[in-house]
Amino acid sequence: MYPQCDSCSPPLPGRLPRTQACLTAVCVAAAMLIGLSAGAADTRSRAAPAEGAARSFMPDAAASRIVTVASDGGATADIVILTEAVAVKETGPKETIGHFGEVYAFSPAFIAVHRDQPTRITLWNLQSDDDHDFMLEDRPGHALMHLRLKPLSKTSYTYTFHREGLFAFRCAVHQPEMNGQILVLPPR
Ligand SMILES: [Cu+2]
Repeated sequence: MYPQCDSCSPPLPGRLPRTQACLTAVCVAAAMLIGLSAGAADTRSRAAPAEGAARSFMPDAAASRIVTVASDGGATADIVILTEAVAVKETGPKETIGHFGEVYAFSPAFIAVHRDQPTRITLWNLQSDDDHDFMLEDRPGHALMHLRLKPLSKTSYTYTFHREGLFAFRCAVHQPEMNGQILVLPPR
């Protein structure tokens, strides 16, 4: 598909000079990345991003039929979710971190809300030097929204679920361990 240079495979007649071929391949790859980014901005409900990705988006029109997310107003229930450091470099244990890396968890990791009840969920990032995020899924690998949780911050929105059932939430930075579930119960 792309012009190849001599570093990619043995020389062949008619092959582009090495520098030109590499630059061409880089430009094509960059153009593809830019195109993908532009497309992603228009398609806010999509497959989960790769681990550690920092994209943020709110529910689009289709996702808003499942959950409405507002920055203010009308909440009649209130839930705080913390980012808990389970094993981190500052406090150890060193053997655990050596084996697992730094380990974080949402606390609580399981919450229940009622359908059609506006519920304020506030996420506290308790860490001063670690990013977390909040990716809400309606099915595995399909994110309805994705929030970045900056270090030492509180991120608060009012969520109104319109569909009952079990929803997963994850921190994409700390997979596979930093996950939770929201159970949406029938209306009160
Ligand atoms: Cu995290």
